[in-house]
Amino acid sequence: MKIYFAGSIRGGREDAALYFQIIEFLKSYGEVLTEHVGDPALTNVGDDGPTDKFIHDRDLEWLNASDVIVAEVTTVSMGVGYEIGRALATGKKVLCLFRPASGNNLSAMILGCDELSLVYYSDLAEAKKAIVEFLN
Ligand code: 6IA
Repeated sequence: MKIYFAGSIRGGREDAALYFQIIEFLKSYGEVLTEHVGDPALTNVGDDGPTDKFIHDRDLEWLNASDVIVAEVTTVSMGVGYEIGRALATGKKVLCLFRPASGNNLSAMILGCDELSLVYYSDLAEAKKAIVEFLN
């Protein structure tokens, strides 16, 4: 199984350590195409990597090649929202994980969407449980 994990990069890296842990867990279920999202060295400001067009086109290829999408949506990210929309448009299964304790507001475009699975969680153990239920 190919898994696309989506998490904030330029939206803010506050949850990068959590992304890393979720990705490590996902790796026991399949190939995670977007391991870099959990890379602690990836900041929200660097511009010494590939061009934005390269990133966009490569990520969309991975998105299209993936079987399922797991998105951590607590930190608001334009890119993650875009990826969720593109994935749903091609009929992919999408799990969104959100931590209400963050105090962040979740967009109506996620809250009001019937086509995705949205799970509220508070810690890694609950995130893992949601992932297992989603993948089964
Ligand atoms: O709008 P955001 O940057 O928060 O969007 C994050 C989402 O878009 C992630 O789920 C990624 O799949 C994708 N994405 C955005 N930027 C990148 C990136 N490099 N590399 C890979 N995927 C990305 C950004 C370069 C960095 C030096 C800022």
